[in-house]
Amino acid sequence: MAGAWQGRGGSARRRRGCCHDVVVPIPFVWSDAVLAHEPMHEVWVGKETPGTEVPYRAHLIRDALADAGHAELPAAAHDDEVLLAVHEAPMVEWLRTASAGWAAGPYEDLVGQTRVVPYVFPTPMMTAGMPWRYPAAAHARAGVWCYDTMTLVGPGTWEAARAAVDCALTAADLVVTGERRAVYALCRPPGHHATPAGFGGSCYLNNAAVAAEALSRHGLRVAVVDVDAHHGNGTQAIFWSRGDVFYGSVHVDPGAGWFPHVVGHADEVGDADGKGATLNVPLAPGAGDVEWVEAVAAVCEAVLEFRAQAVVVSLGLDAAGVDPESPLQVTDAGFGGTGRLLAALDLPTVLVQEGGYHLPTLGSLARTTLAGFDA
Ligand code: SP5
Ligand code: ZN
Repeated sequence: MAGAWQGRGGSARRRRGCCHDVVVPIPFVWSDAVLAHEPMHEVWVGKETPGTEVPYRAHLIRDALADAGHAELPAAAHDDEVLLAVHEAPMVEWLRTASAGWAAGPYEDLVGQTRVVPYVFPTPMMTAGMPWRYPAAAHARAGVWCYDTMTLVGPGTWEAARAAVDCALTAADLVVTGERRAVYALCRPPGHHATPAGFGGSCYLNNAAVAAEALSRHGLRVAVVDVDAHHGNGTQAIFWSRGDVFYGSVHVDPGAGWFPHVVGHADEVGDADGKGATLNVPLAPGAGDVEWVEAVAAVCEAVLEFRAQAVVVSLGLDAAGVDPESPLQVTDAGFGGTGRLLAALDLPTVLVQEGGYHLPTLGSLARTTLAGFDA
Protein backbone atom coordinates (compact mmCIF):
# COMPACT_ATOMS: atom_id res chain seq x y z
CA MET A 1 0.00 0.00 0.00
CA ALA A 2 2.79 2.41 0.95
CA GLY A 3 4.10 2.61 -2.62
CA ALA A 4 0.69 2.79 -4.27
CA TRP A 5 0.59 6.57 -4.34
CA GLN A 6 3.47 6.94 -6.76
CA GLY A 7 3.26 6.16 -10.45
CA ARG A 8 0.27 6.38 -12.69
CA GLY A 9 -2.59 4.53 -11.09
CA GLY A 10 -4.94 5.41 -13.91
CA SER A 11 -2.93 3.68 -16.62
CA ALA A 12 -2.33 0.64 -14.44
CA ARG A 13 -6.07 0.38 -13.94
CA ARG A 14 -6.71 0.61 -17.64
CA ARG A 15 -4.21 -2.17 -18.30
CA ARG A 16 -5.97 -4.35 -15.75
CA GLY A 17 -9.33 -3.50 -17.25
CA CYS A 18 -10.62 -5.55 -20.12
CA CYS A 19 -11.32 -4.21 -23.46
CA HIS A 20 -10.70 -0.56 -24.19
CA ASP A 21 -8.55 2.43 -23.39
CA VAL A 22 -11.30 4.89 -22.54
CA VAL A 23 -10.88 6.60 -19.17
CA VAL A 24 -14.16 6.92 -17.28
CA PRO A 25 -14.00 9.54 -14.53
CA ILE A 26 -16.38 8.97 -11.61
CA PRO A 27 -19.69 10.88 -11.63
CA PHE A 28 -20.47 13.74 -9.28
CA VAL A 29 -23.75 14.65 -7.62
CA TRP A 30 -24.85 18.25 -7.89
CA SER A 31 -27.67 20.50 -6.70
CA ASP A 32 -27.99 24.19 -7.63
CA ALA A 33 -29.35 24.77 -4.14
CA VAL A 34 -25.88 24.37 -2.59
CA LEU A 35 -25.17 27.86 -3.94
CA ALA A 36 -27.91 29.44 -1.80
CA HIS A 37 -25.70 29.75 1.28
CA GLU A 38 -23.93 33.14 1.28
CA PRO A 39 -21.99 33.47 4.54
CA MET A 40 -20.90 37.04 3.64
CA HIS A 41 -18.41 37.23 6.49
CA GLU A 42 -16.99 35.54 9.55
CA VAL A 43 -16.10 37.03 12.90
CA TRP A 44 -12.52 36.30 13.90
CA VAL A 45 -11.06 37.64 17.16
CA GLY A 46 -13.92 40.08 17.25
CA LYS A 47 -13.38 41.43 13.75
CA GLU A 48 -15.50 40.98 10.68
CA THR A 49 -13.43 39.15 8.04
CA PRO A 50 -14.53 38.10 4.55
CA GLY A 51 -16.30 34.74 4.32
CA THR A 52 -13.97 31.98 3.10
CA GLU A 53 -16.54 29.28 2.33
CA VAL A 54 -18.04 31.07 -0.67
CA PRO A 55 -20.52 29.71 -3.25
CA TYR A 56 -17.99 30.24 -6.05
CA ARG A 57 -15.97 27.31 -4.64
CA ALA A 58 -18.66 24.91 -5.80
CA HIS A 59 -18.85 26.55 -9.27
CA LEU A 60 -15.11 26.16 -9.72
CA ILE A 61 -15.08 22.48 -8.79
CA ARG A 62 -18.14 21.74 -10.90
CA ASP A 63 -16.61 23.39 -13.97
CA ALA A 64 -13.27 21.63 -13.55
CA LEU A 65 -14.93 18.25 -13.23
CA ALA A 66 -17.26 18.82 -16.17
CA ASP A 67 -14.25 19.86 -18.31
CA ALA A 68 -12.46 16.65 -17.35
CA GLY A 69 -15.42 14.50 -18.41
CA HIS A 70 -16.99 13.68 -15.04
CA ALA A 71 -20.72 13.10 -15.51
CA GLU A 72 -23.07 15.24 -13.44
CA LEU A 73 -25.95 13.54 -11.67
CA PRO A 74 -28.81 15.46 -10.04
CA ALA A 75 -29.29 15.17 -6.28
CA ALA A 76 -32.52 13.42 -5.34
CA ALA A 77 -34.64 14.66 -2.45
CA HIS A 78 -34.50 12.45 0.67
CA ASP A 79 -36.54 12.67 3.85
CA ASP A 80 -35.00 13.54 7.23
CA GLU A 81 -34.76 10.00 8.60
CA VAL A 82 -31.00 9.49 8.25
CA LEU A 83 -30.24 13.15 9.00
CA LEU A 84 -32.09 12.84 12.30
CA ALA A 85 -30.10 9.72 13.17
CA VAL A 86 -26.88 11.77 13.23
CA HIS A 87 -28.17 15.15 14.48
CA GLU A 88 -30.49 15.96 17.35
CA ALA A 89 -33.86 17.22 16.14
CA PRO A 90 -33.87 20.53 18.06
CA MET A 91 -30.66 21.70 16.35
CA VAL A 92 -32.01 20.73 12.95
CA GLU A 93 -35.26 22.58 13.69
CA TRP A 94 -33.34 25.65 14.84
CA LEU A 95 -31.24 25.67 11.65
CA ARG A 96 -34.41 25.37 9.56
CA THR A 97 -35.98 28.46 11.13
CA ALA A 98 -33.12 30.55 12.56
CA SER A 99 -32.72 32.95 9.67
CA ALA A 100 -36.43 33.81 9.55
CA GLY A 101 -36.41 34.38 13.31
CA TRP A 102 -33.40 36.66 13.01
CA ALA A 103 -34.91 38.62 10.12
CA ALA A 104 -37.93 39.40 12.32
CA GLY A 105 -35.56 41.85 13.98
CA PRO A 106 -34.26 44.03 15.37
CA TYR A 107 -30.70 43.22 14.25
CA GLU A 108 -30.79 44.58 10.72
CA ASP A 109 -32.37 47.86 11.80
CA LEU A 110 -30.14 48.30 14.83
CA VAL A 111 -26.73 47.26 13.53
CA GLY A 112 -27.19 46.21 9.89
CA GLN A 113 -26.60 42.54 10.69
CA THR A 114 -28.47 40.27 8.26
CA ARG A 115 -26.77 37.06 9.40
CA VAL A 116 -27.45 35.03 12.53
CA VAL A 117 -24.43 35.53 14.80
CA PRO A 118 -24.04 34.04 18.28
CA TYR A 119 -23.43 36.32 21.22
CA VAL A 120 -23.61 34.21 24.40
CA PHE A 121 -22.46 30.59 24.61
CA PRO A 122 -24.10 28.59 27.42
CA THR A 123 -21.04 26.39 27.94
CA PRO A 124 -20.84 24.04 30.97
CA MET A 125 -18.67 26.74 32.57
CA MET A 126 -21.50 29.24 32.34
CA THR A 127 -24.29 26.95 33.50
CA ALA A 128 -22.03 25.34 36.14
CA GLY A 129 -24.27 22.35 36.70
CA MET A 130 -27.36 24.47 37.30
CA PRO A 131 -30.62 24.01 35.47
CA TRP A 132 -30.72 26.42 32.57
CA ARG A 133 -33.42 27.54 30.18
CA TYR A 134 -33.50 27.96 26.46
CA PRO A 135 -32.93 31.69 25.90
CA ALA A 136 -35.63 33.94 24.48
CA ALA A 137 -33.44 36.26 22.37
CA ALA A 138 -32.43 35.12 18.88
CA HIS A 139 -28.85 36.34 19.43
CA ALA A 140 -28.60 34.23 22.57
CA ARG A 141 -30.28 31.18 21.04
CA ALA A 142 -27.65 31.01 18.31
CA GLY A 143 -24.92 30.21 20.85
CA VAL A 144 -26.82 27.19 22.13
CA TRP A 145 -26.13 25.44 18.82
CA CYS A 146 -23.23 27.30 17.22
CA TYR A 147 -19.89 26.87 18.96
CA ASP A 148 -17.81 29.53 17.19
CA THR A 149 -18.08 32.95 15.56
CA MET A 150 -17.17 32.01 11.99
CA THR A 151 -20.26 30.05 11.02
CA LEU A 152 -23.03 32.55 10.35
CA VAL A 153 -26.52 31.63 9.19
CA GLY A 154 -28.16 33.54 6.35
CA PRO A 155 -31.42 33.28 4.39
CA GLY A 156 -30.12 30.50 2.09
CA THR A 157 -28.08 28.54 4.62
CA TRP A 158 -30.70 25.94 5.48
CA GLU A 159 -31.64 25.35 1.85
CA ALA A 160 -27.99 24.81 0.88
CA ALA A 161 -27.03 22.69 3.88
CA ARG A 162 -30.08 20.47 3.39
CA ALA A 163 -29.33 20.17 -0.35
CA ALA A 164 -25.78 19.10 0.49
CA VAL A 165 -27.25 16.31 2.63
CA ASP A 166 -29.30 15.23 -0.38
CA CYS A 167 -26.14 15.20 -2.51
CA ALA A 168 -24.40 12.94 -0.01
CA LEU A 169 -27.42 10.62 0.31
CA THR A 170 -27.81 10.39 -3.47
CA ALA A 171 -24.15 9.38 -3.80
CA ALA A 172 -24.64 6.77 -1.06
CA ASP A 173 -27.69 5.35 -2.89
CA LEU A 174 -25.68 4.94 -6.09
CA VAL A 175 -22.85 2.98 -4.49
CA VAL A 176 -25.15 0.88 -2.30
CA THR A 177 -27.09 -0.44 -5.28
CA GLY A 178 -23.79 -1.30 -6.94
CA GLU A 179 -24.77 0.98 -9.79
CA ARG A 180 -21.49 2.85 -9.26
CA ARG A 181 -18.28 1.89 -7.47
CA ALA A 182 -17.40 5.44 -6.41
CA VAL A 183 -19.36 8.70 -6.51
CA TYR A 184 -18.34 12.21 -5.51
CA ALA A 185 -20.91 14.45 -3.79
CA LEU A 186 -20.16 18.13 -4.47
CA CYS A 187 -21.44 19.22 -1.08
CA ARG A 188 -21.48 22.77 0.14
CA PRO A 189 -21.53 24.03 2.86
CA PRO A 190 -19.12 21.41 4.23
CA GLY A 191 -20.09 19.25 7.20
CA HIS A 192 -17.36 17.45 9.15
CA HIS A 193 -17.23 19.98 12.02
CA ALA A 194 -20.97 19.56 12.78
CA THR A 195 -21.51 17.43 15.92
CA PRO A 196 -24.74 15.70 17.03
CA ALA A 197 -26.12 18.95 18.51
CA GLY A 198 -23.61 21.62 17.55
CA PHE A 199 -22.21 23.32 14.48
CA GLY A 200 -19.21 25.44 13.59
CA GLY A 201 -16.12 25.58 11.39
CA SER A 202 -18.21 26.70 8.38
CA CYS A 203 -20.28 23.50 8.75
CA TYR A 204 -23.99 23.07 9.58
CA LEU A 205 -25.10 19.50 8.79
CA ASN A 206 -22.61 16.64 8.67
CA ASN A 207 -22.89 15.39 5.09
CA ALA A 208 -20.20 12.71 5.47
CA ALA A 209 -21.73 11.33 8.66
CA VAL A 210 -25.13 11.19 6.97
CA ALA A 211 -23.62 9.25 4.04
CA ALA A 212 -21.85 6.88 6.46
CA GLU A 213 -25.05 6.32 8.43
CA ALA A 214 -26.96 5.63 5.21
CA LEU A 215 -24.40 3.01 4.13
CA SER A 216 -24.39 1.54 7.63
CA ARG A 217 -28.17 1.13 7.47
CA HIS A 218 -27.60 -1.21 4.55
CA GLY A 219 -25.65 -3.49 6.87
CA LEU A 220 -22.18 -2.41 5.75
CA ARG A 221 -19.18 -1.82 7.99
CA VAL A 222 -18.27 1.73 7.07
CA ALA A 223 -15.00 3.62 7.36
CA VAL A 224 -14.83 7.41 7.14
CA VAL A 225 -11.47 8.67 5.90
CA ASP A 226 -11.13 12.39 6.54
CA VAL A 227 -8.42 14.13 4.52
CA ASP A 228 -9.54 17.69 5.14
CA ALA A 229 -6.65 19.72 6.61
CA HIS A 230 -8.68 20.18 9.80
CA HIS A 231 -9.74 17.43 12.16
CA GLY A 232 -13.37 16.41 11.63
CA ASN A 233 -14.43 16.79 15.25
CA GLY A 234 -18.11 16.53 14.31
CA THR A 235 -17.79 13.20 12.54
CA GLN A 236 -15.56 11.86 15.29
CA ALA A 237 -18.16 12.89 17.87
CA ILE A 238 -21.03 11.29 15.95
CA PHE A 239 -19.30 7.88 15.74
CA TRP A 240 -17.24 8.12 18.97
CA SER A 241 -19.00 5.26 20.77
CA ARG A 242 -19.82 3.12 17.74
CA GLY A 243 -17.81 0.07 16.81
CA ASP A 244 -19.49 -0.41 13.44
CA VAL A 245 -18.29 2.88 11.89
CA PHE A 246 -14.58 3.68 11.79
CA TYR A 247 -13.34 7.27 11.75
CA GLY A 248 -9.77 7.97 10.58
CA SER A 249 -8.36 11.42 9.97
CA VAL A 250 -5.17 13.07 8.79
CA HIS A 251 -4.99 16.76 9.66
CA VAL A 252 -2.87 19.57 11.03
CA ASP A 253 -2.11 19.02 14.71
CA PRO A 254 -4.71 20.90 16.77
CA GLY A 255 -2.14 20.91 19.56
CA ALA A 256 0.02 23.20 17.41
CA GLY A 257 -2.70 25.87 17.58
CA TRP A 258 -5.06 24.95 14.75
CA PHE A 259 -8.84 24.59 14.46
CA PRO A 260 -10.69 22.74 16.01
CA HIS A 261 -8.07 23.33 18.75
CA VAL A 262 -9.49 21.04 21.44
CA VAL A 263 -9.90 17.62 19.78
CA GLY A 264 -8.14 15.65 17.05
CA HIS A 265 -5.12 14.40 19.02
CA ALA A 266 -3.43 11.05 18.44
CA ASP A 267 -4.52 9.60 21.77
CA GLU A 268 -8.26 9.91 20.96
CA VAL A 269 -9.33 6.38 20.04
CA GLY A 270 -13.09 6.31 20.71
CA ASP A 271 -15.04 4.99 23.67
CA ALA A 272 -17.23 2.04 24.70
CA ASP A 273 -18.06 -0.08 21.62
CA GLY A 274 -16.16 2.49 19.58
CA LYS A 275 -12.85 2.05 21.37
CA GLY A 276 -10.22 1.51 18.68
CA ALA A 277 -12.55 2.64 15.87
CA THR A 278 -11.15 6.20 15.84
CA LEU A 279 -7.68 6.96 14.48
CA ASN A 280 -6.13 10.43 14.36
CA VAL A 281 -2.88 11.15 12.56
CA PRO A 282 -2.06 14.79 13.33
CA LEU A 283 0.72 16.39 11.30
CA ALA A 284 3.02 19.25 12.23
CA PRO A 285 2.43 22.59 10.49
CA GLY A 286 4.60 22.63 7.37
CA ALA A 287 4.26 18.90 6.69
CA GLY A 288 4.37 18.13 2.95
CA ASP A 289 3.66 15.31 0.50
CA VAL A 290 5.84 12.65 2.12
CA GLU A 291 4.37 12.98 5.63
CA TRP A 292 0.89 13.48 4.22
CA VAL A 293 0.87 10.44 1.98
CA GLU A 294 2.41 8.29 4.70
CA ALA A 295 -0.38 9.37 7.04
CA VAL A 296 -3.10 8.70 4.46
CA ALA A 297 -1.55 5.26 3.85
CA ALA A 298 -1.61 4.56 7.60
CA VAL A 299 -5.30 5.44 7.79
CA CYS A 300 -5.99 3.25 4.73
CA GLU A 301 -4.19 0.32 6.39
CA ALA A 302 -6.42 0.79 9.43
CA VAL A 303 -9.50 0.81 7.19
CA LEU A 304 -8.51 -2.59 5.81
CA GLU A 305 -7.74 -3.89 9.28
CA PHE A 306 -11.22 -2.75 10.35
CA ARG A 307 -12.57 -4.91 7.50
CA ALA A 308 -14.60 -2.01 6.13
CA GLN A 309 -17.09 -2.83 3.41
CA ALA A 310 -17.67 0.76 2.27
CA VAL A 311 -15.80 4.04 2.57
CA VAL A 312 -16.85 7.66 2.96
CA VAL A 313 -14.10 10.15 2.19
CA SER A 314 -14.30 13.61 3.73
CA LEU A 315 -12.48 15.25 0.85
CA GLY A 316 -11.08 18.58 1.96
CA LEU A 317 -8.62 20.26 -0.38
CA ASP A 318 -7.25 22.70 2.19
CA ALA A 319 -4.08 20.74 2.98
CA ALA A 320 -2.66 22.30 -0.20
CA GLY A 321 0.41 24.45 0.36
CA VAL A 322 -1.34 27.34 -1.34
CA ASP A 323 -4.45 27.18 0.85
CA PRO A 324 -4.95 30.21 3.12
CA GLU A 325 -6.65 28.26 5.92
CA SER A 326 -4.05 25.61 6.78
CA PRO A 327 -0.26 25.46 7.23
CA LEU A 328 0.17 22.06 5.53
CA GLN A 329 2.25 22.03 2.35
CA VAL A 330 0.74 19.30 0.23
CA THR A 331 1.17 19.63 -3.56
CA ASP A 332 -0.75 18.32 -6.53
CA ALA A 333 1.36 15.14 -6.35
CA GLY A 334 0.24 14.55 -2.78
CA PHE A 335 -3.41 14.91 -3.73
CA GLY A 336 -2.92 12.57 -6.71
CA GLY A 337 -1.33 10.06 -4.34
CA THR A 338 -4.21 10.47 -1.90
CA GLY A 339 -6.73 9.65 -4.62
CA ARG A 340 -4.79 6.57 -5.72
CA LEU A 341 -4.46 5.26 -2.15
CA LEU A 342 -8.20 5.72 -1.54
CA ALA A 343 -9.07 4.04 -4.83
CA ALA A 344 -6.70 1.16 -4.03
CA LEU A 345 -8.90 0.27 -1.05
CA ASP A 346 -11.11 -1.06 -3.82
CA LEU A 347 -14.34 -0.60 -1.84
CA PRO A 348 -17.63 1.13 -2.64
CA THR A 349 -16.77 4.77 -1.96
CA VAL A 350 -18.68 8.00 -1.43
CA LEU A 351 -16.47 11.09 -1.58
CA VAL A 352 -17.93 14.16 0.10
CA GLN A 353 -16.55 17.66 -0.47
CA GLU A 354 -15.38 19.43 2.68
CA GLY A 355 -13.00 22.43 2.88
CA GLY A 356 -10.55 23.96 0.39
CA TYR A 357 -10.28 27.70 -0.04
CA HIS A 358 -7.61 28.58 -2.60
CA LEU A 359 -9.93 29.44 -5.46
CA PRO A 360 -7.38 29.42 -8.32
CA THR A 361 -6.40 25.77 -7.68
CA LEU A 362 -9.55 24.30 -6.13
CA GLY A 363 -10.91 22.78 -9.34
CA SER A 364 -7.66 21.15 -10.39
CA LEU A 365 -7.03 19.77 -6.89
CA ALA A 366 -10.44 18.11 -6.94
CA ARG A 367 -9.85 16.71 -10.41
CA THR A 368 -6.35 15.48 -9.51
CA THR A 369 -7.62 13.66 -6.43
CA LEU A 370 -10.62 12.12 -8.14
CA ALA A 371 -8.42 10.98 -11.06
CA GLY A 372 -7.24 8.17 -8.79
CA PHE A 373 -10.72 6.68 -9.26
CA ASP A 374 -10.69 6.88 -13.06
CA ALA A 375 -11.57 3.45 -14.37
C1 SP5 B 1 -14.59 22.77 6.58
C2 SP5 B 1 -13.39 23.52 7.02
O1 SP5 B 1 -12.34 23.42 6.37
N1 SP5 B 1 -13.53 24.33 8.06
C3 SP5 B 1 -12.35 24.95 8.55
C4 SP5 B 1 -12.63 26.09 9.38
C5 SP5 B 1 -11.37 26.60 10.02
N2 SP5 B 1 -11.32 27.99 9.90
C6 SP5 B 1 -10.39 28.62 10.77
C7 SP5 B 1 -10.52 30.08 10.61
C8 SP5 B 1 -9.44 30.83 11.30
C9 SP5 B 1 -9.43 32.27 10.93
N3 SP5 B 1 -9.58 32.54 9.53
C10 SP5 B 1 -9.33 33.89 9.20
C11 SP5 B 1 -9.56 34.14 7.74
C12 SP5 B 1 -8.36 34.76 7.11
N4 SP5 B 1 -7.72 33.86 6.20
ZN1 ZN C 1 -10.73 22.22 6.60
